[in-house]
Amino acid sequence: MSEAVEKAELDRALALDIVRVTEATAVAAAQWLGRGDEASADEAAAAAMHREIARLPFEGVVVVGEGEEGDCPFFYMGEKIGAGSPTGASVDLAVDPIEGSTLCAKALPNAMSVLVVAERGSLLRVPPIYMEKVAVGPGLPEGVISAAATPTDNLKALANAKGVRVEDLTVCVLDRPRHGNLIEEIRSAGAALRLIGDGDIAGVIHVTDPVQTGIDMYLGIGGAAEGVLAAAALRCLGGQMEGRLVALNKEHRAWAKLSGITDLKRTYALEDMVSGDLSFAATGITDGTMMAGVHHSPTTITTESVIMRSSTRTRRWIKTEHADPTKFD
Ligand code: VTB
Repeated sequence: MSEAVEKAELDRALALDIVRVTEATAVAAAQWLGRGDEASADEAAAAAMHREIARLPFEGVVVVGEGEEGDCPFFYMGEKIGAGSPTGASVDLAVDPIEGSTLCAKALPNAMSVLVVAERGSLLRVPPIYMEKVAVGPGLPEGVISAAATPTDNLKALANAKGVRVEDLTVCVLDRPRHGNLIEEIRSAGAALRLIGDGDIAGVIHVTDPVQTGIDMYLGIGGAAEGVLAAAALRCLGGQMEGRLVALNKEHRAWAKLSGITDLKRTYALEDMVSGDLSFAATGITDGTMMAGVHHSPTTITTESVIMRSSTRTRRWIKTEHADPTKFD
């Protein structure tokens, strides 16, 4: 078998392995559902994800993780995890054991566990700071939105490209005090707003199917890690996104420096954030727009996941019944 064929085969087989990881993570997180204890939920989910990734046949390098070495028990940047492979396959890992810890702690919709496995060197390494994001779905002229443009101009450009009025558009934004001016500007421009409490990966993904979700554009400042993970989803689903890293305080600036980021004004196009082949897996922790959460019956636990591959643009939904919640085989 040629090296390229071998790699493609490995990627295909891995897709299911990756889902097993997010399934186990979601089930671990769900034990803390609605308990108001984000830290314990995070820890249980990260431990489960770490344990399951350690079994996979590659050498994974954490590129988007939870912090620097010594600062977090799992998934420090640069950490190597995986069982290794005879072919020496090495991959980039971007992890978010619980996207929306608060949602999980409060048992609110749209919490999920997310894992991206990508070609080595193809994911932007981001520190745990923020990112200003703008995203729209597929089928629009290239460059219709820009992180450098004002929200009003982005909305006008999108309305123009879609042949509708700005008033017909809905923008998804994280409901945060820092977005006061942004929210005011979007309202003055005439667009509607969907304000979400957490979960901006799902927020960005929503723009890829405006008919179903009712969301035409994602705007605002959320986690930088979530930015790269959302970009990975858009690489599989189509759509456009740009991001700019944002350091809100001294600590963030120190993080940025430590990660070798010298230009905080730089705009990252989607291709700068994710440049190679990747698989994106997510399993619902709580019920959400994309999939159901973890559900318990007296004898089984049911999970719902999505796995997407950028090379083929396939999107699979996998519903799994786990007879033994301690085994994810
Ligand atoms: C967002 C949201 C995440 O962090 O990225 C947000 O999508 C940004 O941070 O689910 P703040 O909460 O500080 O605004 C999360 O809420 C995850 O922590």
